[in-house]
Amino acid sequence: MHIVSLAGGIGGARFLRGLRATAPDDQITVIGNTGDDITLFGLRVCPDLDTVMYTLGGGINEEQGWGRLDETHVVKEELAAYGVEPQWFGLGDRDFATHIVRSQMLEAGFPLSQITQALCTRWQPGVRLLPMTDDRCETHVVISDERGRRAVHFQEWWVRLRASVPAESFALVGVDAAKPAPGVLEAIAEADLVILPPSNPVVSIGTILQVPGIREALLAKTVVGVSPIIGGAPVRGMADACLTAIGVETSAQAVLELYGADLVDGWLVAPEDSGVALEGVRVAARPLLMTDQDAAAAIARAALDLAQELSG
Ligand code: FO1
Repeated sequence: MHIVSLAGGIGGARFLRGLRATAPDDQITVIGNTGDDITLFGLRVCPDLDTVMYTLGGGINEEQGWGRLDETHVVKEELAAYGVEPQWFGLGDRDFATHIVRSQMLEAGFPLSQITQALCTRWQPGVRLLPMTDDRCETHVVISDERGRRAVHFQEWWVRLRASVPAESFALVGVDAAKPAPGVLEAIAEADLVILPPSNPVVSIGTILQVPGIREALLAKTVVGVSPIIGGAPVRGMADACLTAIGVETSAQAVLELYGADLVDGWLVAPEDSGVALEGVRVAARPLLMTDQDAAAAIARAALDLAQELSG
């Protein structure tokens, strides 16, 4: 079977590890969020693509959920010794190699999709990892603080500010001119089913859905989503800060309505949210805490079962 899954960062990567475990013989194509991408010290960093690649390739720092295992930070310390900014983004020595390879391939004219494929040759994630687009489009956040109203890069809001300053709005800079990366629309067209993992519904899943053509292509498919909200609270990350910023309540019901019944055919919620309902959507309830890899596999299996019930 051919499964397509959209994915953001840490939660999405852990879910995908479970999906791969529960569907080892199926072909999985991951469409990764690139709205979090940032250029630092002249290097292009793709946090969500790297988190999926490292998590499924066995190189992830498991506790952090991002960055490499057995990491050191000598280069970061040396950059700080030169007073080079930013110092709030923790790039490790091993991780730098990924960004150097990616940046020199970008410089040589390779598209991000081919670069990602090349990096995955080393990591063998066991899924096909595609960026949502090869075009540059970054999530910026409008905030107001002592320096007035301004837009900051998502990573500055997420990492330096820890989302402590309310986001007034999000802007996906460049999205209007962005095209789905090669293979993205083909993978969706060929998919037997599509999964929306419990990634951030605004700045991860929502970002991918904004790339012109992707949401439209998904409307024709059986799509099952896994709620990123359990009992009114996000499982991890700061989905609540993002949902509030766009005027959406932090609930499994509100996220389902945000995605829309035209897009989502099945919605997996936690038992405490079993009251969730939306015309045209089949809702199923089961524990959704990805406490370990077995739990993630069980949740992924429940999502696949729901999708297969729906596709008949
Ligand atoms: N998250 C942090 O909270 N602090 C960091 O210093 C940090 C560095 C970092 C470096 C590389 C990378 O791939 C991810 C990194 N992240 C860090 C996580 C990142 O901000 C988020 O994972 C995504 O952008 C949102 O899912």
